[in-house]
Amino acid sequence: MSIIKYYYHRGKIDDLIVKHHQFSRLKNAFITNPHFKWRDESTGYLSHHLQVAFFGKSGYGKSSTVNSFFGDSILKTSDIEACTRRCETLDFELSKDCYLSLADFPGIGESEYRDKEYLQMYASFLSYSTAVVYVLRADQRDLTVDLSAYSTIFPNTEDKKKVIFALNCCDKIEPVNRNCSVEPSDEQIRNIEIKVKSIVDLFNPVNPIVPYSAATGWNMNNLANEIVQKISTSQGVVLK
Ligand SMILES: Nc1nc2c(ncn2[C@@H]2O[C@H](COP(=O)(O)OP(=O)(O)OP(=O)(O)O)[C@@H](O)[C@H]2O)c(=O)[nH]1
Ligand SMILES: [Mg+2]
Repeated sequence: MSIIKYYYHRGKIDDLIVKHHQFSRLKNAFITNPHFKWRDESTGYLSHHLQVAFFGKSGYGKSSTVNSFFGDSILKTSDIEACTRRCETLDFELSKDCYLSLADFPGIGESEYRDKEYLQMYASFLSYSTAVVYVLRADQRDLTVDLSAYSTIFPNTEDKKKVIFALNCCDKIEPVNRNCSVEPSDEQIRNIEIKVKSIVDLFNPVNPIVPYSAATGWNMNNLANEIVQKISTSQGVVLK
């Protein structure tokens, strides 16, 4: 089966390092894993991708997170309606024909019909991904869809090892700070810790959960660090 992703941007890894120095560890990376090979349908160009997939519910900020890493609103986002409809990537060259690929996906939870299609899409991209950032929201409580999706998409431990739970919208956790400060208040930090613990109890994740805010940029460096850490332990990836 051929799977298709749409290139939105192709640049250099330095474009990401400017904001998040953690990505510099990937510079000059060399990829030997055959699963990470991609062919451009229109040009025939063959390249290797360290793909980081962004999964999760619609409206939880997957596209906003990729935009925040990039430092510009390149991917479409929406306050109101489900937005992303296909796999769209931003690729950053690491070495000759090797790229870090931030792959944004459509969100689940919109309708049963769409979920079926999107969960299949997630599953088919999984083996081509070095890491999966599964986005949750700090200001939401209903995790039913996420629990069901987690067990469907990642049936075994090897798959679960790829997943980094990323708790977005920490700026919106109560008591909301009206001063528009980037740093959460002490009370918010306490509530974020409680929220993180509840997610650990429910999902029993392999990797640490990263709370952050794509809107303010708070703790995005930590998310970058976890992504790079995950990639560095991936089979068939040599960091120099
Ligand atoms: N306050 C706040 N709002 C955020 C944050 N991240 C995203 N948003 C908002 O949440 C809404 C949805 O964000 P998107 O990035 O479009 O969400 P998505 O997960 O890509 O949604 P789909 O493409 O439908 O799957 C937008 O209005 C964003 O501005 C955040 O950290 N804090
Ligand atoms: Mg989106």
